[in-house]
Formats: sequence, C-alpha cells, structure tokens
Amino acid sequence: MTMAIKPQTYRFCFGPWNISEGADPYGPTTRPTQSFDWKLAKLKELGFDAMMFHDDDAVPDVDSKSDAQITKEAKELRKKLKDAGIAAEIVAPRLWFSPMTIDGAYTSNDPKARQYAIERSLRCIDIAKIIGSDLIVLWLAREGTYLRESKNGKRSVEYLVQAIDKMLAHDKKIRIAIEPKPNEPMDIAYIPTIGHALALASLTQEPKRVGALIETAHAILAGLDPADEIDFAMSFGKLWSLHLNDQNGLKFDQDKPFGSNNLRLAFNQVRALERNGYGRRGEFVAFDVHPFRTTKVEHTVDHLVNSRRTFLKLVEKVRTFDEPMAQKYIADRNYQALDQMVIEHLLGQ
Ligand code: XLS
Ligand code: MG
Repeated sequence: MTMAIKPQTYRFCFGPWNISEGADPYGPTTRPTQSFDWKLAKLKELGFDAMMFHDDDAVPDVDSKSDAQITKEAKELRKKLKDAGIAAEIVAPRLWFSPMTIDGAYTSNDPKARQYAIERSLRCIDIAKIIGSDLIVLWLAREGTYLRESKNGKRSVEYLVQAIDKMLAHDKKIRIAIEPKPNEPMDIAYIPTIGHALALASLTQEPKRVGALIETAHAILAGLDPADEIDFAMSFGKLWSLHLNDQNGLKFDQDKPFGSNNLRLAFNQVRALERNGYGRRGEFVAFDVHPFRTTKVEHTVDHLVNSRRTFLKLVEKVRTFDEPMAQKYIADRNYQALDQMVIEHLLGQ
C-alpha cells in the first residue's frame, strides 16, 4: 500500500529590499525608510520563516570593511536571527551598484572589475556561512550589454564559469543558485532563462552544486510560462529557491504581488510546485515583491501578506481541483471543457 504523501507545508521568506519606499526612476520615495530591526520583527509577526539577503543587507557598506569587521557584523546578525527564530535563506552578492561594475561584473571587459566581482562573491560566501546559509544566489544583473559588439557571448560564458568555479573552490559545501533574467538593467542579459542557467551549471567544476532560482516576473519577461520553467528546473532537481511575484507584460520588472496580474499563471505555478514536491528538501517560497508606489505607509507590508495569502489560497485550489474529471476531459481531448473547468474552479463556481 503506497503511503499517502503528507501535504507539503510551505515555509516563506522575503528580503529587506521587499519593504521599499516607493521611489521609481521618475519620482522620489512616498514612504519612510524602515529599519532592519523593524523589518525583521515584521517578518516574524507576519508568520514568515526566513529572510533572504544581499551581502550588503547582512553587512552594510561591505566593500568598505575589513574581513574582521565583516565577520564581527555577520556574527551580530546571526545572533539577531537566532534570537528571532528566523533562518537566513540565501545571500546574493549585490554586484550592480559599485562603480567597478559599470561595464559588468564577472563578464566585464576590465580584468580588475572581474577580479573585484569574484573577490566580493567570495566574501559573500563567508558571510553566508556565518549567518547560516549554504546558498548563494547570483542574479547576473550587469552580465550583458547595451550593444552586442561591446562583448563576446562565448567569452562571457567562459568568464561566468571561471567565476562560479572560484566560488565552488572557495568553500566545499556552498551551493550556487543562478537567477536568470532576460533584461533590465541590461538591454539584453546573457543568462535569460532557466535553460541557460542549467546549461551554464553543466560547464562548472561541480555541476551538482550549481542550481537555480526562478522568478515569476523574469520568466514572463522572457516570454515564457513560469510554471514550465519550474517544471523544467525540477526535472533536473535544481530548483533551490523561488521568487514568486507577478508582471504585466513585457516592460520593466514590476515585482507585483503574486497573482496580481495573472491568476491562471499563478495557479499553474502552484500546481507545478505541488506536483514536484517543492519544499520537501527545505526549500523556501520567497516573494520578491514591492509595494505599489501609491501604497500608504500604513499598508507598507500588505503586498507580502497578500502574496502569501494568495499562495495559500491557490494551494487549496490546487488540492481541491477535480483531477479525475480533468483526466477524463484530457482522455477525450475535450480541452474546451477542461479550460472552462479551470476557470470556474478559480471563480469558485
Ligand atoms: C532583480 C532580482 C533581484 C534578486 C536579488 O530583478 O529579482 O531582486 O532576486 O538581488
Ligand atoms: Mg528576484
């Protein structure tokens, strides 16, 4: 008798940057800045289980600090997290602010910039180990071009592999999750989809320690279905982190609340997570979302509360979906009926 698999209970996460102040390229902030401690307390109060970090969220102004100071501050953060009962999910080197990475980080045409990016990434690994995470996320923000003649795609892949290999050699336990995105801030980025990310992983010294993170909006910006991207990554056992959010078409990255634009896509992302058992190996569900600029200060965290609420309601929708009926329609190739059945299920009919 096959044991019924216990339904997955999900653990949730967000980063300090997800409680943002509303600035955009055309206007200033609309809400006051909240302190890190305020954000950590809110995360716990809202029932989230982990916080994700950039290296300079964990150790502010990390570039200006000695290794000893970095260690000291990372240990202070570890204590804060431990006292709050909050895990550190990932640490991502924020390689897109420094003047050193104007023309790219790992794939810059300037060898000094490439060296800076690798050294900062190794320090990011040291920070992650101290605060209790074994997972580094590489969102390759500036690995791309505004015009393709300025770089060489094959050389850029080689540079990326060299950089990842240096990280794998720096610590024998660390795992790397590549977060693909097709554009922004670059005109075109080098690792735009999960397929590119996993192909890149296969070229490294230890492919089993290189996986991926999928973000809903990034898949949509690549013109792809995020649920398919999830299924693809999980076919390789390489979906190690997840940024759920939403996106209204091909424009700037909107980081909208989960389900805010594409409820059907959100339903199918949850179906993909459920059928693949995402979370059973300790993976978290993170919401990489921002409040609308119009959001009032008293609603500063509602986009996170709502994203988690939508996710849990969609888990219920997935688990109450009449799969046997769906299979009958599929066997009969009656996809019109199947389509309507999904719509009415989501409408609560
Ligand atoms: C930006 C990325 C970023 C990473 C973390 O588009 O999604 O938020 O997830 O730096
Ligand atoms: Mg993200």
